[in-house]
Amino acid sequence: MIHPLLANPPAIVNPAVLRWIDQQVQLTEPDAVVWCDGSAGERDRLQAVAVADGTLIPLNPDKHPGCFLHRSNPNDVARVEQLTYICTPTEEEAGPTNNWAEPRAMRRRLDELCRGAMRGRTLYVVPYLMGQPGSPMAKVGVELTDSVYVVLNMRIMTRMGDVAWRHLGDGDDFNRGLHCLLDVDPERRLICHFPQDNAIVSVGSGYGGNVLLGKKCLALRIGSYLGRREGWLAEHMLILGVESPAGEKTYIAAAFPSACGKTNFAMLVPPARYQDWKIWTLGDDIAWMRPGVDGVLHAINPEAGYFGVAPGTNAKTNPNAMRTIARDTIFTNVALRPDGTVWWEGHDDPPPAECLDWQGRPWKAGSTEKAAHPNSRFTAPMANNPSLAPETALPGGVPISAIIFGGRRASTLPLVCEAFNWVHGVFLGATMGSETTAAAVGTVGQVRRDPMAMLPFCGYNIGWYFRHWLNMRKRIVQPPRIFQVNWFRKGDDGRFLWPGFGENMRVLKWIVDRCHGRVGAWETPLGWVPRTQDFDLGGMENFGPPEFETVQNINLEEWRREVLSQDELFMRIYSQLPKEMIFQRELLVGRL
Ligand code: OXD
Ligand code: MN
Repeated sequence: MIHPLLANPPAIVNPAVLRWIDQQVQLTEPDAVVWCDGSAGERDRLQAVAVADGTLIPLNPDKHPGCFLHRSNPNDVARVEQLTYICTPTEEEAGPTNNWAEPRAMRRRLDELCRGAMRGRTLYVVPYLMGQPGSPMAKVGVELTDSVYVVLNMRIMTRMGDVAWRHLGDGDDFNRGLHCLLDVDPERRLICHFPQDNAIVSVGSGYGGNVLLGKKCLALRIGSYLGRREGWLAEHMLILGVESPAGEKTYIAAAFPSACGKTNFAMLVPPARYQDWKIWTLGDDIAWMRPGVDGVLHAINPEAGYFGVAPGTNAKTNPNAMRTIARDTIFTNVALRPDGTVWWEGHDDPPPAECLDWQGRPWKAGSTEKAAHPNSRFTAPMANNPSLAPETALPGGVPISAIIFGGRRASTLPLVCEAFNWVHGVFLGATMGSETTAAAVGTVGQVRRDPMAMLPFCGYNIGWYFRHWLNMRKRIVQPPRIFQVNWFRKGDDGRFLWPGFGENMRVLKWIVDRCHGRVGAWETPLGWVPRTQDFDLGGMENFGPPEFETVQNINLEEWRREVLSQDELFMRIYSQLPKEMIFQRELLVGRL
């Protein structure tokens, strides 16, 4: 018999969904069930609930209309890769870069944790769509959660509500997501993916990347698994459009690890010299890419909002983000000033004399501790972004001319280089290294291999993932060119060699011109790189040809170490590594 709390479901909910929800309600035993419809009235009601129970603190309505602050449990401020599992029948399917668990055993463990977990609580049914309504690439998810914070974030990050039920129709092809806060104890925290069942169970955390199940869990981990099965790519990539003064638009997808400036790059404002150029944002974190009937790779952004890193965001580094978060935004773990406004390290305003830090403790300017957590975040609707590309709404996505792989590397990697061809480009992506950041729990600043910026997000064997990338070439008639960039190279004095931010427009210009066959390059062991005359340095302060040569320099000693360090990952996945990767490595060694 169906649970009494589900006696009156909305008419639009189909029986397959209802059966699954019934099982979860029987398991978790909530006191109430709320069917979310995504309406503005519902948002207002839920915000009031969240304010009443202390989940949200309303901000100054004049300075931050429609905005709130959330403080998470201090033990729960980032993704937990060590507690994230891929549960597949064989360990080989998950591969050596994922934590693996046998699905039935993990189900039993999760059932134990979830049994009665929502007693005294409300279960929210959150139907959501990843992708544009009507898009052949869109996917439906249903997240059941006992966190009102999750519901309000999902409302911003996805297309939530009846639009998802309509897309699903009578079918049962939807992602089954269950999230229980439990007591937010790291000992009882698990983020588990069941790709074969298109299911996710997340318990014991309230942090975005662990619990907004449409994002990392569905759009990347389960998405990458589905992409391999269905012939497309789910990638940790921003999507932007470059519009030239002549009105030519070139679309680019770019992979960077977490907290390496994807949001800033996606919202780039060109410097004065490029005032007739325009950068349009399509997405800042995730791209789903599929060859269109025209044989070109097309990309959509499956999300509807930005879950961006707050520290370092200001009117200089990202004016569009500052405008985007001016209203209707949920801030998590930033500092609160006495006038009800928010602050973080790297804000436009100087440090406040006094405020409350991210844990709500009194904080004074000059304190050695940070006022905002380094991984503090804003959740903001993409509709607020002044540079939002109108094409974001296109169900078929945009044609991609270039793919960029970027890491955070203090040395070794030049500012920009272009792959010789698709296979070499896949090798550049596969050997990407980057310094770790605060977006995940663990040591910050260590170089680790992060293939295609997907190390924490590839939902299956990474060797098979490289094979899938190589195979995709056969399905694309006009493949995008592939580039590698590094904004973060430092000089001997420890200072960044390249100014970055808006000046990255110059790198984009070279990339766009390469895509259209308009500019030259020079062949190096690493790939094609711009000669000084190919790269626009005009109007730059303190940055001329010598500085350009330094930031592009290929140091053979550093590269000897780099090639050895690349080997560590290849050795780990050797049995499943496509031969092409080994050949590419040999070719690189030969060229060096
Ligand atoms: C993110 C991340 O939140 O990559 O986008 O951690
Ligand atoms: Mn990300």
